[in-house]
Amino acid sequence: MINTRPPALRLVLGDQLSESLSALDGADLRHDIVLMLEVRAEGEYVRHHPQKIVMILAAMRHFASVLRSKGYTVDYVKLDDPDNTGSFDGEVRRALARHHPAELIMTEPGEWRVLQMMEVWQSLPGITVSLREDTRFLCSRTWFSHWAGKRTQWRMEHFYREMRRRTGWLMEHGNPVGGEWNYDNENRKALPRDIRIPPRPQFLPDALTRDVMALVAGAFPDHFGDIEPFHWPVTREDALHCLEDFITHRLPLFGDYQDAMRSGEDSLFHSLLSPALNIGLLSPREVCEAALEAWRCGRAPLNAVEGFVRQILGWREYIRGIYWHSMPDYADTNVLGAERPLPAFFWGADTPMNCLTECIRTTRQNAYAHHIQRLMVIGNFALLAGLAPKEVEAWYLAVYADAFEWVELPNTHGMVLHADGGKLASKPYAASGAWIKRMSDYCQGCRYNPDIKEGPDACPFNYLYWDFLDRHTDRLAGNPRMAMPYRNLSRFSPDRLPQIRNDSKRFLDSL
Ligand code: FAD
Ligand code: DLZ
Ligand code: SF4
Repeated sequence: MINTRPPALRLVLGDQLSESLSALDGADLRHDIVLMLEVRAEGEYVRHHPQKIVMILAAMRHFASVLRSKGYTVDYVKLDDPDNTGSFDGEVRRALARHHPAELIMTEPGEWRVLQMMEVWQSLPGITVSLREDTRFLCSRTWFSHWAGKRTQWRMEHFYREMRRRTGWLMEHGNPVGGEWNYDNENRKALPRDIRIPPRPQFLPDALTRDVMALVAGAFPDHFGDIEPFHWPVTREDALHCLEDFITHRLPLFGDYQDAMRSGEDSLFHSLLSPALNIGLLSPREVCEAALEAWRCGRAPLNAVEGFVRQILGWREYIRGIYWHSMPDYADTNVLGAERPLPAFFWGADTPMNCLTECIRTTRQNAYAHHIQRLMVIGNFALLAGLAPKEVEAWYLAVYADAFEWVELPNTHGMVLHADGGKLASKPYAASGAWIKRMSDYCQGCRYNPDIKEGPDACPFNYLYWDFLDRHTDRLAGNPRMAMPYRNLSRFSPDRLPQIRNDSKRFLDSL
C-alpha cells in the first residue's frame, strides 16, 4: 500500500552534527527529509575565520553523506546553489514550499539570534513546528535555571561540585576522590626548557574538504585568518582520533602545564577538542569518560584528569547554563563603561607587545589559541585597555574555530571583560606583566621590559593594571577578592599614581 503521509522536515544546523541529535529522534526513513543548509549569512554575521567556515561546511557535507549511507533522505543546499537565498530564514521557507511537510522538527540552536528565527517559524500557518531540547549536554537548561534560581550568587565551583555528585565522576562514598574537589594548586607549573611537546594531530584535507576550501577562499576572500594549513577534524572518525591522540600523548601533563605559554608552541598539552565538541562530532560525556578511563588504568594522574573533567563538566556546562539563563539582557551590560575601539593589531597589524603578537599569530594561523592565551594575554589586554565589549565579543566569535555564541559570549563578556558586573566570575582576571613573564617566554623577545614599572620601556601591562584598578576603585575596591591589590595601591608614593595615569594615557592614545 502506498503511504501518502506528508514528510516531516528535520533541520540539522552546522553545529548539530550528531547522529544522536534530538531533531533526528524517531525519524521515519521512508518519508522524512533531513534539511541541511549552507548559507552565506552564517559566514558573515560576523566575519568568521576561513578555517572555521571550512571546518563547518566540510563537516556538514561529510555528515550528510553518513546520514545518506544510513538510509536518510537529505536535502542539502550548497553555498553556491544559484537559488540559495543566503539565509536560514529564506532557505527554510523555500524548503517548506518544496516539500510541503506536515511538520518541521528542530533542535534548539546554540545562539539566541537563531532561536528568534525559529520562534518566527513556529507561527507559520499550516505546519506543526517542534523545537526539541538539545540533549547533547550534561546539564539541561531547566536544571541549570533551577540551580541558578535558588542562589543570589553563581559560582562555577559550586555548580561543578553539584555536577560531580550528579554524575558520580571522581567520587567515592559521596566524597571527591583524593580528598580534594580541585587540584589547581598542582596545575600552575612553568614549562621546563627541554620538555618534549607532542605535535598536534594532522588531518590532511580529503577531496571533499579541498573543494570546500576552494569554495570558501572564493566566497569569503577578505576574512581575517589563514585558510591553510587546515588541520581540523571534519568527520567523527577524525574527531575520535583527535580524542585518542590527546588521551595518549597530552592528557598526562595537561594539568601540570595548563597555564603555560611558549612562543611557537600553539597547543602544548591542550586537547584541541573544542571545535569537534561544539559542532557535535564528539559528546562531552564520551570525552570525559575517556579521560576517566585513562585515570582508572593508571595512564594519567588525578590532577590532570580532574582538571580536564572540570573544564568540560564544570566550565563548559556552567557557561552554557549562564548564557541561556541570562539572555538576551546578558549581552547588553557594560558595567565598567568600556568604550575604546578594537586596535588594528587584533586584525594582524603590528604591535611591539610580543605576547600579543604571538597570540594573534596563532589565532590567524590556526583559528585557535589556548585558554590562557585567550584569557590572560588577549583578554587581559582588552580588560585593562577598556575595549568595548561588543567589539571584543564580535572578534572572539569570528576568529576561533570553536566559537558559537553560547560559549563565546559568557567567556568574553563575563570572564574576561567583567562587563556583567561579576555574575559569572567573582573578580576580574586582571594581571600585570609579571604574570605573563612567569608563565611564558614571550617577554624575552619583547621591546618592553616586564621588570620596569613606569616610563617608555615599561611593560604596558604593568601601568595599565594599576590604572585599571584606579579607574574602577568605586566598583572593585569593596570586592574582598580584590582587597590585596587595593591595599598595595593605597600604599603607592604620591608621585607614582600620576606617573601611571600619564603612561597609560600616552599608551592608550597611541593605540
Ligand atoms: P582544553 O584546554 O583542552 O580544555 C578542554 C575542554 O574544556 C575544551 O575543549 C572545552 O570544551 C572545555 N573548556 C575549557 N575551558 C572552557 C571555558 N572557559 N568555557 C567553555 N568550555 C571550556 N571555548 C569554546 O569552546 N568556544 C569559544 O568560543 C570560547 N571562547 C572563549 C573566549 C574567551 C575570552 C575565553 C577566555 C575562553 C573561551 N573559550 C571558548 C574557552 C576555552 O578557551 C576553549 O574552550 C579552549 O581554549 C579550547 O581549546 P582546547 O579544546 O584545546 O581546550
Ligand atoms: C558558523 C556557521 C557557518 C559559517 N555556516 C553555516 C552554514 O552555512 N550552515 C549552518 O547550518 N550553520 C553554519 N554555521 C553554524 C551556525 O552559525 C550555527 O549553527 C548557529 O549559529 C546556531 O548555533
Ligand atoms: Fe607582553 Fe609585557 Fe612581556 Fe612584552 S614585556 S611580552 S608586553 S608581558
